[in-house]
Amino acid sequence: MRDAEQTGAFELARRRYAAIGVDVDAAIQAVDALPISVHCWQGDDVGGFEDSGLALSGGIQVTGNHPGKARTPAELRADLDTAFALAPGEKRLSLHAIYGEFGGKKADRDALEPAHFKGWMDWAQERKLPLDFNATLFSHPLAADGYTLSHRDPKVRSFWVEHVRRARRVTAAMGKAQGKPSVHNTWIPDGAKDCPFDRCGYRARLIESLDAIFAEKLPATEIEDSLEGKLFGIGSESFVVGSHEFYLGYAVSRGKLVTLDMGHYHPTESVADKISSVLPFVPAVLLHVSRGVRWDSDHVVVMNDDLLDLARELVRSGAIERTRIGLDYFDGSINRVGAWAIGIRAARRALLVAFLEPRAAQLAAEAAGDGFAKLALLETERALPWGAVWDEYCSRAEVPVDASLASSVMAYERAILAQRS
Ligand code: RNT
Ligand code: ZN
Repeated sequence: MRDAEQTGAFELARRRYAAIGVDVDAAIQAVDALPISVHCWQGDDVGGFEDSGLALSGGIQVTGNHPGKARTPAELRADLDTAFALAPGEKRLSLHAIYGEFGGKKADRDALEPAHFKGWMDWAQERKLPLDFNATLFSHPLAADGYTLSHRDPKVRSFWVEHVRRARRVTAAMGKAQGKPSVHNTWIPDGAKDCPFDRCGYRARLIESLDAIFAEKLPATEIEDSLEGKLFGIGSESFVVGSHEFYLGYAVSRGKLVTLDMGHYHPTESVADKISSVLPFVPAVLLHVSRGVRWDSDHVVVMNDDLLDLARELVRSGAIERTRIGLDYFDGSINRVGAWAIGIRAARRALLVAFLEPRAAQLAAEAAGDGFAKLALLETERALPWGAVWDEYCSRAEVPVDASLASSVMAYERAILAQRS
């Protein structure tokens, strides 16, 4: 429910934006239609349902033990429903292979079947929620020495090749059921703590494995394949086989998508700047919206300058159609549903701010070579009342405004999450 104050603030904002040539209602509509693919793994610290008892591995790490972690598919789905109801806009859900429902039976990664995801697919269909998918090449005995698709041992390599082949078939089954492509992302942990002598060998084997995987042609109407590089991980500080350059070259030469994870580059590198450099050469990019802090690439997304730069670049470039927006972070130290809500909302808010830019005025200033006018407009933008537009958008979408988010999250914590421990 809007009170008079909120309505008044929005009307004022509408006029302020109109004065610089921006239509706030058009911005709300545009941002609302953009799908954000929410990652399932924030809800249970990247645990999954394999029941293997194995800890998370692969050089990624979740810290924190806030009570209320989802322990079953039903709990994870209830938490997702709650998180989705706390953020406006179109959503998708990104699943990992370890989130299958294996019915107490042992199905190793090389025995993955679409049937293991029937529960998710039925649930998603009821909600008209498109699914995306990820093969899981970590938290497994055959990944324990730090190598999977680039492993020296052909038996280990073929195990993982088979896993990704099957993961792609699961993805295509999802795409078929939802009538639009599901995005399959491949990220592997392969790398070394200390300097390898033969970097080429590892990369040659990775190319061979990837080519073997993609030899199976699946319909473009059902699946889009993306590859995610990285700079370093815990235990792969000196060498990552699947680096950004490696996958960029692979994707360009094979017509695949590239995943740009905001936590996977040198801290002063701008992921925003990569969009227009990469997009001319690949069919589309998948974004992993994340936040790097020191060694961790996966803190809860908040609306910082990196995120704003990225959102603005997406809107400015007019390339949003060829961008798949996904989230990727995991924090077990705070309310996990709240962490989802904050990250989804931050991504959406940054995009709203981007749609509220005075595009025509900025393009004119740049065309006229007026750098001062451009900078002055940018500074003006920062102080414009986008918060009032955001509140109005949340109210239209029937989700909490910022001021009531915390009480909604805490009500769920008291009623549901606190009962789990
Ligand atoms: C790891 C990658 C990868 C994972 C998820 C769980 O550094 O970012 O995307 O976070 O697949
Ligand atoms: Zn990622």
